[in-house]
Amino acid sequence: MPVQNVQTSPIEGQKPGTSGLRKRTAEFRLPHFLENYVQSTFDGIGGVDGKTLVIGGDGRFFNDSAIQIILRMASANGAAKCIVGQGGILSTPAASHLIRLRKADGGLILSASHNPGGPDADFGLKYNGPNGGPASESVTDKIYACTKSIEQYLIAAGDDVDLGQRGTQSLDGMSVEIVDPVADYAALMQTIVDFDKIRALFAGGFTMCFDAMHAVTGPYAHTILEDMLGAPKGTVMNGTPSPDFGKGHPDPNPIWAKTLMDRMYGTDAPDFGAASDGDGDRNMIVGRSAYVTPSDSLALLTAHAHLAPAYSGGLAGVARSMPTSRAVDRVAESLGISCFETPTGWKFFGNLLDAGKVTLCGEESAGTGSDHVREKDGLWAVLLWLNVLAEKKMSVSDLMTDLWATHGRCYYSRLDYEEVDSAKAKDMIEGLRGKLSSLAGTNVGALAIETADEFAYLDPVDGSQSAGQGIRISFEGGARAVFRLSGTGTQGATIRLYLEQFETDPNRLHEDPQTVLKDVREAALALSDLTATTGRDAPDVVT
Ligand code: VG1
Ligand code: CO
Repeated sequence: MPVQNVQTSPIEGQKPGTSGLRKRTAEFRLPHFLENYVQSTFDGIGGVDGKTLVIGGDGRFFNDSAIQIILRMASANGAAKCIVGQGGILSTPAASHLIRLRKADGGLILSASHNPGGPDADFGLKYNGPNGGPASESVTDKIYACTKSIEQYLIAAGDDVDLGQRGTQSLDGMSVEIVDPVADYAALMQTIVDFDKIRALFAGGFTMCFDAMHAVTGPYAHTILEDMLGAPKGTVMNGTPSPDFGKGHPDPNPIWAKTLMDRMYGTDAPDFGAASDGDGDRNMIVGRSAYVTPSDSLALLTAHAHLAPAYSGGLAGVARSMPTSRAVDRVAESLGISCFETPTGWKFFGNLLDAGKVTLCGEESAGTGSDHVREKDGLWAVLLWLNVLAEKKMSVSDLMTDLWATHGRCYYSRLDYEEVDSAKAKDMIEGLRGKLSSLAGTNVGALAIETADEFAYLDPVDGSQSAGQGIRISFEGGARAVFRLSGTGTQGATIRLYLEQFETDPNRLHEDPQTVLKDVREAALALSDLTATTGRDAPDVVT
């Protein structure tokens, strides 16, 4: 079959963000858009000649046709082999695992994660390297540079591969192996948590509800929770991946997973609730009438991870993204292990994990993970929680009460202002940046500012630097506000305002977070002049 050498020219806006390239699906389907980005990715990583790639996605609209194009381009660019999840399906953590397990040279993951899917919604593509993790900034910079100078791409003419058929096929000389997307991942989970203990927990009448949000974790959760661990059928809801996620928004937080939240706060609530996102790397944890913030979940798992077989020897260290609450810092301190603070995005954990400096990592955006893969892992977090619950024989809410009594509580909330005019959002950040150096020692509203700076990261492993990673303002009395612009949106700018208030008074550990955070919220809004600059007087999403 002939290889076509297609002439093209650079397309604006192909700069990878926090997690790959995310755009409106319609933009991805424009002539040459996907092809330009795939060729730039191949060129940016030094070509794929003779290489093995793992390919799969979260099943959203355009997943399968995009995979066919990627396969034909991989073949034309000389790749030796592609390993593809059956039906084009691979959760992000399962793809990361497969890259590592099969010692592949890298992988392409098709997903816009928690963004809705469909012809009028979002699509995304990212490259992960041989360690199974998202490409580092130096690699994404190279990819971006290629998108700006591309003149041609290579694509094999030929028939579609049958993605539904397990086994090996050939595409113009390149081998294509279609694999069960769940099996290897499920086997890995058995080496991490104690399946017998969790099975006994369910056998004893423990009840759970897992909301797969019509997204990729459905098949994984059905197999692992119901078939392998014996949770009753029906434990998994919305468990069949659909191209538009049942017209839902597969973002596991109290707003978008409202059905689950209502169930967990209603009468007859199960003991444990959890949800995952579009591509299966996020997790939400909720007990009976007890929502657990992702930052607290990371702290709790850090405190109890040793109860699971894989972590019985203790943790090497932990890491959290900068806007994530400092709850885990206190647990790490009490365990005598290091706690690293990284910029937002999983790619920054990769070096720390590879170097063995940390075992667990997490982000406030419902991402938790460990050194078992190089992505955050939604179902893994749920299984680790189940392992802890099986060992401790306590409710979620009692576990949290214990954690707060021991380490204090970090009240936490994130306010998202979506689809803000990009220029105005930039103005607001610029305005804040301009006055940072004069803030320390001044008062705003009820609070006194201790420090104010813009977070820059120096990677302790390879010495690389990343500047401009968010503005942080700390106040006397344990409050903190962080501002940053999202790098995953597809329309305008999203301003994220992260609020935190530390509390150790034993009589104030069970307050309403929004009430506790009122002072720091008002101070942050006053300092940033957010309402005046952007014209927005309320956030779109509060988690
Ligand atoms: C968001 C989250 C970040 C997460 C990223 C990718 O990025 O804040 O913590 O790593 O999404 O997660 P941003 O730049 O929009 O704040 V996923 O599950 O969308 O791959
Ligand atoms: Co995700």
